[in-house]
Amino acid sequence: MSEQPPTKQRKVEDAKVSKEAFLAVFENLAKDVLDDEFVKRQPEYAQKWISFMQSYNVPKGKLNRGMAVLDGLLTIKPDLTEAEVEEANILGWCIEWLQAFFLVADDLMDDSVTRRGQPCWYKRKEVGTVACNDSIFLEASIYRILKKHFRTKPYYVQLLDLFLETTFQTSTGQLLDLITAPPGVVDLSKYEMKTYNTIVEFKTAYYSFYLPLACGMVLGGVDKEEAFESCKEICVEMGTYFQAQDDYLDCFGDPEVIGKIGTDIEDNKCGWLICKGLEKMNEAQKKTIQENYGKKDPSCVAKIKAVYREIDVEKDFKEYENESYKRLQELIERQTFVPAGLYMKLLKKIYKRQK
Ligand code: DMA
Ligand code: MG
Ligand code: MG
Ligand code: MG
Repeated sequence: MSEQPPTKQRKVEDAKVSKEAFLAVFENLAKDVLDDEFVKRQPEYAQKWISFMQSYNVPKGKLNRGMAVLDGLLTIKPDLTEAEVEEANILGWCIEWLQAFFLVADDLMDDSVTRRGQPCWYKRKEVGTVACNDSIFLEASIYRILKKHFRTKPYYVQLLDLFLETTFQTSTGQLLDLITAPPGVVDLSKYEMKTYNTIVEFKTAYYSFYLPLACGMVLGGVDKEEAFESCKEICVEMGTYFQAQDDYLDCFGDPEVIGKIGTDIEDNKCGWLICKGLEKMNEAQKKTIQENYGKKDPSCVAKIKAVYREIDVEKDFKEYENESYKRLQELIERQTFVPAGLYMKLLKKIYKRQK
């Protein structure tokens, strides 16, 4: 029989690799929300709505962001108590709640059809625009959970500020994403990498990368301002790469695998493919884009994709992917504030992802 590691160590190791352990924490937090004193005073049908709505929208993603808090914390502090593991996972779930709140609204605004292999929440016939309030409810739930579990901690205010600032940043990114692509107005001069980089820094990087790693750093006792600044710089780079992948998969990914049907072309989005593609299109190809981009008609969408294939923008994406990885590796190796593993674990998870 092989030798067993000491109990405490072993438990943490298990927690680290286990999506099941992480999901078990969701069940407790979902119950916390339902046990909230104000929720308890609602009629039973409202409580049922909340229960179904949060299990429909919060736990069904890849959980990369949520699980990154514990994963990250372990690189800073490998020897954790069970209470510390629990705290990391609770913060991880708060990030999944935050993501759910953004996605419920994002799907409504992007006119999307499916998400995580199921109909978008707003698409359900009993839901519709109630989804606006459900999104607000999901956001507000974050602060009930944080209050219940962290109100006595010395870093409570720091956590609140982190979640609030991240939400503010993300909402500016979403704003720019939406108003750069007004329905029915195709202005090719708007699709520039510079604008694109601002959109994705704000709409994706802070909440998807900086927030989970910063949560891990707070729990790990990192207190140098420069460490957080350096983390932000690396996360903006990683988040930009991640959103470029999202844009690539929106067009070329398999909806069965990514769990969602792409809408970027129909929505007139200032995405990676259009920005990169326009840099190398000839006048005839630009004309095709001008006439067919931002339209719901599947034959128009097919014409856009045909141009993307003609110019082989996929090849540019693959090159960008390799360059990004190299640049990130360099940035990560250059910093000395935290172990490189904090970033590398996450980078390895997303590099060349298919979903
Ligand atoms: C998503 O951008 C950003 C947020 C803040 C949800 P997106 O619309 O490209 O995401 P998706 O492709 O998942 O709808
Ligand atoms: Mg969307
Ligand atoms: Mg969107
Ligand atoms: Mg997308």
